[in-house]
Amino acid sequence: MSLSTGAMGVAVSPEVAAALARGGAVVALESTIICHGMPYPKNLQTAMEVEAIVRDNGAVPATIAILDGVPHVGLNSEQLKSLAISGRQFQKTARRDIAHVVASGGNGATTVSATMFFAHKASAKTSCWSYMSCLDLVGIPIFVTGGIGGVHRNGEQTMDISSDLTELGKTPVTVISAGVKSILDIPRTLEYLETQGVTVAAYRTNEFPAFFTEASGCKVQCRVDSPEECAKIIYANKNLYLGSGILIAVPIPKEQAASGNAIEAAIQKALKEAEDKNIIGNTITPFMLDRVKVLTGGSSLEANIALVKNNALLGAKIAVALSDLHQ
Ligand code: PSU
Ligand code: MN
Repeated sequence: MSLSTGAMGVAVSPEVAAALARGGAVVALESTIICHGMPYPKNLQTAMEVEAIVRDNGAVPATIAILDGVPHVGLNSEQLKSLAISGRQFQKTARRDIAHVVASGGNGATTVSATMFFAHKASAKTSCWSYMSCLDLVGIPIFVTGGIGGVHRNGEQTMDISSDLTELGKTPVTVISAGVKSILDIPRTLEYLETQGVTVAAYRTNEFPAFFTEASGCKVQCRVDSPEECAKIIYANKNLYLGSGILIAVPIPKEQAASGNAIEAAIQKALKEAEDKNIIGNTITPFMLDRVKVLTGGSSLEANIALVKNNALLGAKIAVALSDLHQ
């Protein structure tokens, strides 16, 4: 069946649609990290390696982006390449931006909130959401990324709170990340997630990780130690129709962990620069990521790549364990 629904349709790649239809393991991946989080060609190399890790561990990768106004779930290698080369020409697309990017036929790099939305929608039992229109698709419950957005420092004044957190509150997708960066206010981010009813689990640790470093000083209530244990929580969340998302926070591998002090110094400097330049709104996160990368002499980029791959490995294993529970 062709994608005849125009701007209302979502193009699910044949490989992803087939995997969903047989209840196989699928892992959703975001595109803002490719277009706005890393420079070309490292972004393409990383995106391809992440997809390969997912495949090698028994799951099908589904990178999500909006191409010429059509949301795509699962990209082929040409699409992935053109996305990586285009970089910032793809509009950073959070939930609030989706309708506009689609209506104007634009290209959008989806953030965590928009990626969760499409990962979940690809599962809808409607006749117009995908090429596999007649099948009762079971959706993409697992989504791997590096770091999610959160409550910004001084967020109690600016009210700059990422829509990633509200999306987690209302969309039943499990996000695997290395926690949140300390460019954000981590304690308030966790408070906000609690308010939103989001299950936050830390993988093989009792502490919420801070992206570049293993620990943030914030304890979590839920510790998980295996992919199977994660899958059981996701399964329970689904069967109870809780409707909310789950955040599984995985510490960066020890060998790659950066010095907390060096990162904090870079963050303080970058925050000051952002204030001086009056950078606010959705440009603050890319600005901070870029400045921290430069100020740490590029070491933050290498750490970022390593942790995304580590998350992809665990995400694929959780997707397989979850698919086994459903069999
Ligand atoms: N944090 C990172 N890397 C990223 C992002 C956040 O360490 O690439 C991206 C993700 O796409 C996330 C988005 O969903 O930034 C959050 O942006 P904002 O803070 O504007 O909500
Ligand atoms: Mn924001």
